[in-house]
Amino acid sequence: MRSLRTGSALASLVTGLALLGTAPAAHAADTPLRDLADAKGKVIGTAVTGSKLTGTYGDIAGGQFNALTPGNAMKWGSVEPVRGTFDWAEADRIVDFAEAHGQQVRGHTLVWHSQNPNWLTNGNWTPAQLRQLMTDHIATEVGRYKGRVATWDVVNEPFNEDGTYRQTLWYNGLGTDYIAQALTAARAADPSAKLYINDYNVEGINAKSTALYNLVRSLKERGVPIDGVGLQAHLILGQVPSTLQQNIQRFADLGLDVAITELDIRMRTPSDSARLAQQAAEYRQVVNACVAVSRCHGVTVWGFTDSDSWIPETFPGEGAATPYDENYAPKPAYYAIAEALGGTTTPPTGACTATYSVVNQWNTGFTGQVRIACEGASLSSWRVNWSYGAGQRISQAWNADCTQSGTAVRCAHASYNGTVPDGGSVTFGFNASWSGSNPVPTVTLDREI
Ligand code: 9MR
Repeated sequence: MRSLRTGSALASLVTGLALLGTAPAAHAADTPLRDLADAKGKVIGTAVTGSKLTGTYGDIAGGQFNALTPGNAMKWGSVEPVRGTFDWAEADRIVDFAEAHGQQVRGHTLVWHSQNPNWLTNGNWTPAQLRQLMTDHIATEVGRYKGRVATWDVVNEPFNEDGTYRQTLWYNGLGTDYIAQALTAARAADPSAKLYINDYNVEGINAKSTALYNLVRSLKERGVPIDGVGLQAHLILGQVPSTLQQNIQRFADLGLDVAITELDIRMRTPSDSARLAQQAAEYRQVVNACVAVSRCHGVTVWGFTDSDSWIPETFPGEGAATPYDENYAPKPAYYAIAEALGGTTTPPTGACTATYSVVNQWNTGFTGQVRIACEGASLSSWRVNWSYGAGQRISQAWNADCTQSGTAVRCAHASYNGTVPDGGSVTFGFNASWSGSNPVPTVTLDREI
């Protein structure tokens, strides 16, 4: 017993440093995005990283979204790094998680020029071999998840910006017909899955989206199985195409479904309240455009938190592109999505949030802190409440006046830190005891703006 305790305390010591719990001020009870989307018959999805699907990340991924897309786990380089040696662990984990949470899965992606295994990229294949490799890959992967993956991005990013075909392993080896061959193989492997072609910079009407339009029109005319078009929507603040809805509509008018598959809206970092407010307006605009067209299946964001976004690494100096900040606090964009999906509890301007974290933990005690931060709003006084579910007891607090009665903790501002300006933050700390486990509580923030 004793040694078990010690073991779990040590494990908590390691993980405790990363524990975070966040609540937006006075919005803890808002309707989850997935319920709003369900009511509209739309998908609100997110790309996810399988290994992160626990704790707060898992709670948000499972609680707010009705669809998941593996960000990387289903790409060829992930599932077959060595020829004939498969690794489905992360993909399986995401599909299992989605099923446990009543979510659809968007499979991403089968035939692409990027993130392929070296053995494939560096091989010297005849066209017949290449075609066989491609169709076998599709049969294996789509077959494995038959009936469990609702939609596949069968072909990803086939076009250049000017609307010519991208010179890829597939195009160079098989010509334009690789696209029809891939779609046909996917249909054979799972006749009930929806099959898409997916690309970026095709959100507005332009040379690239028109090339995509002409392609899918001709595929349909030829009877090639194609169900939809994915508009990735990796957008830049201030550059949402004005023709977005019109473009969605022209694909819909071909008898195809359309999905916004990888939405993010990046800005120069650090963000500020004006840019976050503009971003919210642009998220709203994108979701509105999809809601307005009945054949628009839904919107998937490419990562729901700024802590799990591809942007900062790929575009140094840019980021803040997703609806939740790095501490999992919903940003104005989150509320804009909720509102575009019919929600009514969006704050008119930004928000203040309280973020609880365990900063240090030892076998009997821990030091915690709560950070109150405002973006697009401010506070003149504050109080943070939470309930300790596992017997934790506060012994001492600083920079706030904390009282604990039973499980209920209330911490009010000190005489000198009741004001939190727009763009500013205040932090208070405390020592407390724990035993057995030390879960992060849900905190609520009461405010007067
Ligand atoms: O989010 C993915 C990132 O983790 C990878 O490093 C990157 C490699 O290209 O791919 C990212 O996802 C891409 C997606 O699969 C296709 N459209 C563009 C996305 C961003 O690069």
